Amino acid sequence: MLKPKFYLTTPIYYPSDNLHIGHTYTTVAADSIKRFKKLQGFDVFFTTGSDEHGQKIETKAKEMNQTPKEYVDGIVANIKKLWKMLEIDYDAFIRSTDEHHEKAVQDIFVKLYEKGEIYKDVYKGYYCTPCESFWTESQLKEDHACPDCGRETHIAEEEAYFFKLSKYRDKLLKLYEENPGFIQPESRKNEMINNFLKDGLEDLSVSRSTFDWGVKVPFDNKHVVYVWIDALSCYLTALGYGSENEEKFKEFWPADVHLVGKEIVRFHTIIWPALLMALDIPLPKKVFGHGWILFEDDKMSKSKGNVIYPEPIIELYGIDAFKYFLLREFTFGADGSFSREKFLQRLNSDLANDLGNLLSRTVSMVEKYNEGIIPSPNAEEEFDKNLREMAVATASKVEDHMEKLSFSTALEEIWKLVRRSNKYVDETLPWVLAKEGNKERLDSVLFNLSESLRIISILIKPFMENTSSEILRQLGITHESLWEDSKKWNEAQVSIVGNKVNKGDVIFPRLDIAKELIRLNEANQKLIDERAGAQKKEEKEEEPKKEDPKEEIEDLEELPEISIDDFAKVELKVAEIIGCENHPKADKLLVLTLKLGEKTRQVVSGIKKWYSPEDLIGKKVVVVTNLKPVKLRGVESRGMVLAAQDSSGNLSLLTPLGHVAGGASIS
Ligand code: ME8
Repeated sequence: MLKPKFYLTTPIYYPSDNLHIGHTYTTVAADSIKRFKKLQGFDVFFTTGSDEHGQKIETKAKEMNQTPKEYVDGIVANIKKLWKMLEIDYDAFIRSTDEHHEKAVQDIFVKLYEKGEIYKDVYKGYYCTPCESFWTESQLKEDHACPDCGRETHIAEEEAYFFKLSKYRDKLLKLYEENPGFIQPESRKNEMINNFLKDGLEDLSVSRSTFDWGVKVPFDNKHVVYVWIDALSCYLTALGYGSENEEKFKEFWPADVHLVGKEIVRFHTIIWPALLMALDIPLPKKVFGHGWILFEDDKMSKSKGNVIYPEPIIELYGIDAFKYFLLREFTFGADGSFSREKFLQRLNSDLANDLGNLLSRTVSMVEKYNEGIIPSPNAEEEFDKNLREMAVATASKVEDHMEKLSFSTALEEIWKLVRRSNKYVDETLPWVLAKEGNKERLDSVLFNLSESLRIISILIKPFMENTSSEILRQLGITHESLWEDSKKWNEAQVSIVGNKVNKGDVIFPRLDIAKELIRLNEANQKLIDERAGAQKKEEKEEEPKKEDPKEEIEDLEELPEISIDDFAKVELKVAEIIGCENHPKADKLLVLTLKLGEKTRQVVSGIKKWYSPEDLIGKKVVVVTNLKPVKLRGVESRGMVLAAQDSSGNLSLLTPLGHVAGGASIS
């Protein structure tokens, strides 16, 4: 039977610099859609690539004393290395410098010119050099700033070719109206209508004569084709459009979805469909404009020194943890704030505690109580029914969320099942059943846990392929699983009864967050230095610059809502400070001895800038007592004292208002 086709794309990234976690986000999302659709039985084609022309690249190459092609070759090699490292399953990597692409762009330009869709004129307007865009006065922000990047524009005049974009205004409005799913999320559609279409559209200048690095207009060599026409056409040429072999184009066009960041929705939902209409090429079905990953609420940029590269995270914690975090933590349509602390917390809670724990305890119990063989279940009881019903219903919920590209809720749905399965262990107490010799019931429990894990392993496959395979391996499953198999429970074709389990290493070891923050910061900094070259390295040698991990621990922003049960996991107590000394090796730290009832404990705290030991002895403070012990510069710390931080970063310790003895609980 012929498989249904699915074509998806990421933006064709600018190789003006190495890619960071933001670019990775779009690509990881696209990769998971590809894997999901493939698992569902679609024939999928996934395009990514690099947008290599334009003034920005030309200037950058000059700075580096290289030709533009030499410069982009280096960056493109790094991009490809990154996608390989992340096991991104793309089908085409289109470079806008590929010969067949350049030729197709020229053909497109000629075709539009011959059809009268492009004409020559003189252009005068406000030009933003970094964005390579002309703007009308009404589109500019205050002080004539560029509406896209906020930087200053200047008046420029040039002879140029124009595309008759204005005549497509009504057609575009009609397109949006008749295809409500064309621009997603909905809010971006309103933005396009209100900001760009409502007051009419102007014709678009589609050639440049102020620089050289681009596709030459074939009948007028002084001009190069506007970089956006060049870049957008990559979605067609990646499928062989305009080449001798257009087979893939015929099979896969129109695109089912273009994934793009919110700042380039305009190019994809106004210029791109108008251009395709002019060329009589069918329109893509959907453009999804996702939000930005910010670093502490700020856009990442090299000049601000807040760029997060993915490579160190992947090297230290693996592909699956990184992909899971990107897709689970951020709501795809909205902006989100990245922090390493959030990443490590999710790794510990969702991956080590929830999923890793479920796998290791299940396989261990099958080994211990049934000689490593998955038993067959007996009569179903209430808890079993509850687990089974939830397990077989999860796949269709995930499908609904994936249809809306809502990765985070899809994963949350799967994790509800993971947590439900862990709860099932607490409800059924297999070790008690073993002690009582209740083999019949124990067999059911072991089977149900293994079966639930089989289903989970299929559900996570689009997002975490390696973890999925490892779970299947540990459950002794050798046949290939299909998506539909996640809707079946104890059916003959997917039976795991009698399988021999293979216990493996812990899939996600629990991490010491404070320690890992230091490792991660160092690894990111090392890469930044390597990429910045020798000059930066010298600076680093003068004064090693590390972020204080504690500062990042306390700088949590936009945390998810938690339930009262989550809050109850944190044990807070009042403690009396009965001893306090300077840390022997660190300038910022104090070592406190705290009295909690009859017991004492040692806590290291970064408050030395604000308190000296004599200020503190005899004071009552609030302490988190069930934090995993850590060593801070060689001194053990068992807990954390709480402090408030003002807008200048000054800390003030929290203390109870009334007389409360050390050791009193806080709730
Ligand atoms: O715009 N958060 O290329 P580009 C989330 N060449 N996503 C981010 C991000 C962040 N902080 N930073 C970048 C171009 N992205 C053009 C595209 S397409 C025909 C031409 C992602 O290298 C996001 O998908 O500037 C954004 O749209 C894209 O990278 C911009 O990549």
